[in-house]
Amino acid sequence: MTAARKKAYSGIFRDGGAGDKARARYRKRRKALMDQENILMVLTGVPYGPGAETLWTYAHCPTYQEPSLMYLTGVNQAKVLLLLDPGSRQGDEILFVEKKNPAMEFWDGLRFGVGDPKSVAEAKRVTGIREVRDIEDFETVLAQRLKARKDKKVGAFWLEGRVGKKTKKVTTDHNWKFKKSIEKLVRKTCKGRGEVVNIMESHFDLRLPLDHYDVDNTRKAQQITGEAFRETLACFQTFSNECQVEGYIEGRMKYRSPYGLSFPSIIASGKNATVLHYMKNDDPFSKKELVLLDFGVRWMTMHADISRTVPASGRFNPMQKVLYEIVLGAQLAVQKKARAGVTIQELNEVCWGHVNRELEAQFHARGGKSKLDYSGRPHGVSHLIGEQEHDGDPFRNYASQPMKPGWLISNEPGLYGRFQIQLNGKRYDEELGIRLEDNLLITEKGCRNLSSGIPKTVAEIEVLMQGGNGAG
Ligand SMILES: [Mn+2]
Repeated sequence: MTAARKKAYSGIFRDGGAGDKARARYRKRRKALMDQENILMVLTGVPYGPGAETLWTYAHCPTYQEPSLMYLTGVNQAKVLLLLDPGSRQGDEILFVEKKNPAMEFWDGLRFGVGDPKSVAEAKRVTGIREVRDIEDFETVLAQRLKARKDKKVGAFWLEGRVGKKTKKVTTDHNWKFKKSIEKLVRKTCKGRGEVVNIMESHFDLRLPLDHYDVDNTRKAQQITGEAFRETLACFQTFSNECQVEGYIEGRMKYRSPYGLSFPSIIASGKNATVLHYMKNDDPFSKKELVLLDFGVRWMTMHADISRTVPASGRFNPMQKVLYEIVLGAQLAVQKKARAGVTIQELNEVCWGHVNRELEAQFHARGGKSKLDYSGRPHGVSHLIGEQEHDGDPFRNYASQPMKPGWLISNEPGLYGRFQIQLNGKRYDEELGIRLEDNLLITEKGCRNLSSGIPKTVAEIEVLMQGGNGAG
């Protein structure tokens, strides 16, 4: 690809690091889905770009495509539909996009569009999809394709899961709205026969085990996130407000990646860290407090999702150190247990069992008192990571499935509440939150900690905060 062409299309197409092999990679993914489902399928991209409906939420979004469509095509623009028709003589894949609109492109930049043979040729070339059509023709084409098939089934993707044993829940996002519109169309076309079925399970079966490009991209995201963290530690002593930490670390991450942050950072000092998804990030802090950072950057469409907790002064006080090492110990226990075949539920037992046991042995047994903000456990120790920072079904039904090689999961134990103890003749009393989070790639025999290069032990953190290089 020439530099000029690459520049022109880099925003609206993500090659996933595969370069000219990207179209073969995307085709392989679509083919695998067609082989698995063997029915007519339709998938939708995001209905509008970031900020189009709620302008004030337009932040950190260089990649904004619906992840299922991104995974299957790499196309990163709004109003895109994909039709898959396995085995059809008329061709098994069609990409639908809007008409080319130069007036709009003058404001918002290049888009793939029909009516411009060059743009259509480029869309076909990068995605490997042989037919690109006007999105206005979608309903007509779907009706034709449906009539040609005996089973009268249309597969669509929407997020669905169970909460408890019986209650079925869905996410009512653009996928759900699209599914509703397809149902209407199917009813009309098939005169009451016909049915729309969810392809979510097979889609996630195929999408969640990362391939080697995804793993490389994840490693790159981890590396950048680690470098930004080291730089932040080196000048942490100059910070006295959460927003300074946020501005600095996000700046260092974005300096190195054009793909945006994995999510808006959580920078929570002292008591604020007992709010799990704290995002206010504007309180001053004293040297005595711990500061919890939950942060990460994207590379291509892959994520780093990292948490670290550091002492504002550069040194943990004795109580902070005891509590910190309980959390660190739990994280290591989870890492030791994680491998293909084990479930995330089992990891939860290992994690929170460790935290509760060690809190007794290391803290309460030495006269410490704790008031936790929850009973049993504050949150799950792991979620899936992939095309989304929280990937897989949002109801986390995957937590009871045996993990597969290639799954990427978070490993994030935490401890939140009020803690009081007397150590070496000194009294400590703090409300605080400690969370440590790494990202583990599951393998047949164990796991690889892709975040192992990001400083974490008490000694590493203290050395780096006092101007050392953390190597010793
Ligand atoms: Mn996480």
